[in-house]
Amino acid sequence: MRKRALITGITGQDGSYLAELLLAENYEVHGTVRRASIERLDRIEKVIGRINLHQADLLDQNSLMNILKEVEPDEVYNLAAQSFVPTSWKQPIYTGEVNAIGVTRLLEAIRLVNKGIKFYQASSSEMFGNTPYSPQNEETPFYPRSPYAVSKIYGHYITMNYRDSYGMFCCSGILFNHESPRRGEEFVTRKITLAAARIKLGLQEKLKLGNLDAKRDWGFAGDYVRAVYLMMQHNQPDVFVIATGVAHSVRDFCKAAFECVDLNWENYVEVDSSLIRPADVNHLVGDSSKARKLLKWKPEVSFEQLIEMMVASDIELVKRRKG
Ligand code: NAP
Ligand code: F7E
Repeated sequence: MRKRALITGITGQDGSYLAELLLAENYEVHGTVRRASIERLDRIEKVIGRINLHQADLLDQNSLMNILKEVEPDEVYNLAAQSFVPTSWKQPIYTGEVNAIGVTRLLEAIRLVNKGIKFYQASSSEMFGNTPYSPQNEETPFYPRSPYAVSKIYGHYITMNYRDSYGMFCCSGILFNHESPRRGEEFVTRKITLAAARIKLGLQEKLKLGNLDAKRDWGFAGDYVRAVYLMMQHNQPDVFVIATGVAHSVRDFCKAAFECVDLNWENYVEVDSSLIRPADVNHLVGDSSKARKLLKWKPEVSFEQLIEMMVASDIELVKRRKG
């Protein structure tokens, strides 16, 4: 029989890649969507006829209970979140409601409907924040620097708590930053690749950024959802760090992206102090040896290939939007 998966956050970057991967693995794929005045299904356009969408929200307990009863999934992937760090200072309570209590709502729904459903929680390298230890692995202490990071720590620990208290298959992936042409346009990588494309095509003059010294371990979202899937197929529910092991600064990213369109980034990028965060995370780099050993996972797309892919896609997008 076909396995059935439910993805919360299927309309997001990772949800769309995971849906494609699970379809390729012959799953019956279900996803949650939130009601909005305009439907935003662009990321899942390619697979829309092959997946099943259901209205639900992590803020609404009954919608989660009903969907679990209706779909009867074997696996639930909880990717839904308020995922933009700066918004978490503007809306800290909302961020906590979705990213922290929302996880408990979903876990409670699973516990009450069917404790046998496997559960994946999308945890984040932001939980490490400004930890003095580098590189970060599954044992590294957390030092969160934003309401987002704090909310994700709650989500991570409640997941482990349901595993240990109720013997449920609950695993948590601590994923470092992962990007793609489907990345939201406000995140720094996409903001840079889109600007490089627009500047090259004469539609934008300058790119305003905040902290250029921040370093991140950037990978490709397509590689990372494969790790997520492998965690759910592992013989026991566990915690895994997923990362490339190489960090670059925002400045490095700018240089490489503008080089893809034969421009010198220094002529276009300006620092805007209003984009500097109340507290930033300066340097993150992950050690994913556990996943490499136990899940036989490794990233396939390099930093340079990722940037080329994103810039090429944004050039096409900008040309289409212009037309
Ligand atoms: P994303 O593109 O921002 O997608 C977030 C998804 O969550 C969207 O489908 C969004 O729906 C949905 N959502 C937001 N609030 C919701 C609510 N109250 N109820 C139900 N759905 C809700 O994020 P992503 O980059 O794919 O990341 C996926 C997950 O991994 C998130 O939990 C994120 O925090 C975590 N994470 C991401 C990274 C990364 O580098 N990308 C790294 C570590 C962890 P709408 O389309 O309606 O807005
Ligand atoms: O920022 C600096 C900024 O917003 C990266 C989310 O997916 O990954 C993501 O969180 C760095 C920060 O990602 C701008 O200060 C400079 O140091 O792309 P970002 P993030 O905050 O690391 C983690 C793992 C998640 O879990 C999150 O959900 O870039 N930066 N100038 C800027 N950042 C933005 N957004 N915009 C700027 O203009």
